[in-house]
Amino acid sequence: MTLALSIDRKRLDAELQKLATISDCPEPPPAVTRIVFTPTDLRGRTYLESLYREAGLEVRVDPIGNTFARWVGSEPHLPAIGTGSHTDAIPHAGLYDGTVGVLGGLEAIRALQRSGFQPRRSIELVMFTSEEPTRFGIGCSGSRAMAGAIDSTHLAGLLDDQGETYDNIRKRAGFMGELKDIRLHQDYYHAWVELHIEQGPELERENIDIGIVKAIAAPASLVFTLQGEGGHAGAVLMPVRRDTLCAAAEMISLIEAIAKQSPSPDLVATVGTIQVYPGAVNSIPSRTLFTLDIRDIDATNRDRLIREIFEQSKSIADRRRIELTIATKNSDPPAIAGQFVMDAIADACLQSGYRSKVMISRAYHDSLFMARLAPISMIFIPCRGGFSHRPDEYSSPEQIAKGVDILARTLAKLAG
Ligand code: HGY
Ligand code: MN
Ligand code: MN
Repeated sequence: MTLALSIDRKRLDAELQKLATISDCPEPPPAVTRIVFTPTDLRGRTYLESLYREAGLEVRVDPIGNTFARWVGSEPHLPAIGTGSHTDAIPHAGLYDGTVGVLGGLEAIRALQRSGFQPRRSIELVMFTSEEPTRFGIGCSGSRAMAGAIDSTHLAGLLDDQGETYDNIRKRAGFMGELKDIRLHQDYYHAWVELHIEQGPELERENIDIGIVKAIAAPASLVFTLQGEGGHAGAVLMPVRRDTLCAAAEMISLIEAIAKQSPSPDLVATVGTIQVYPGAVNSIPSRTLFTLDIRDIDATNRDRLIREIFEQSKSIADRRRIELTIATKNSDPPAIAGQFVMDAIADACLQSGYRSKVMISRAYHDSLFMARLAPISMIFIPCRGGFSHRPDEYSSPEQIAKGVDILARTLAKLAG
């Protein structure tokens, strides 16, 4: 079945640009900041829901704001086909990360509607409540809860950087209901596919239109807390110091060295945040906290390196008479794609004549958890220089339109 599809790239680009103006970033678009459950996040959701309704989709919102916009199929009792992504954005992000999967997913549905296609299985567009770890230190809280990958009590008790709980914040944002009702049953979806910018350089470098994702890396994040002794920067001599920032610096260099020596080339380790107390020019840091984000497609290798980092950090702490605690925020397995979903994407690329390649995703996505509910894959499009999580993140309207075209054809094939 070769569908005659037309993707309205002008309208889609205008919607992406409009969403980008709903931002807390001090800089204007293309820089974007949109943190979960903030008033700005809620304004973004209102805008998106108006678009879902305009397309005639049935909209429901779950107790933490995961939003489902359903195009009911001719056999509505069948497990649906799911697509979607996130619209929360880390501070000073770009405007394409996640939004291409939500607004592009909507345009794919509209293009299928315009073509006269009628799905047998319902097609459901999902906007996950929070994919980024910015506010609560853990990514994909929405899809984790949908997949039963986080215990409701643990979710409710997650704290933001002001020490307020997830549960209080979501209720204050107007999301009510029992957290236990978020979980989707195992045959809710027949298949799941997410459209996303690659957030890496491969597709652009190899001049390829579409990436077909076969696996998503296994992410883990940990918090290192070092407790030493503070004091006057002038009065305390070097031999007696228990300086936590110097200890942290040694541990961070160690982490980099261990990651660089990893036998698996896919292992990446990042210390992205550090807090120093009391944080005064002339005061010895008595307490230092830093976060470690460490990932690999091979979770066994990742976990082995984490154990090595633990051991060597502990001996640094002992030598420096520092108390060290390491808390694991999350440690997730990788996701492996479903072959029939990948085949549907590959068929769509053949239909449209677009060059494609099978690849892994080094970034994690909500699809990592949707893989626990149904067979998944992802459709990647190139992004300039592979940049992401930066205001100069960019995919052209043409590249986005190709991704939307492939998504639409894939959805049609899976829902047909
Ligand atoms: O960090 C990630 O991989 C995702 O972009 N949140
Ligand atoms: Mn991101
Ligand atoms: Mn993303």
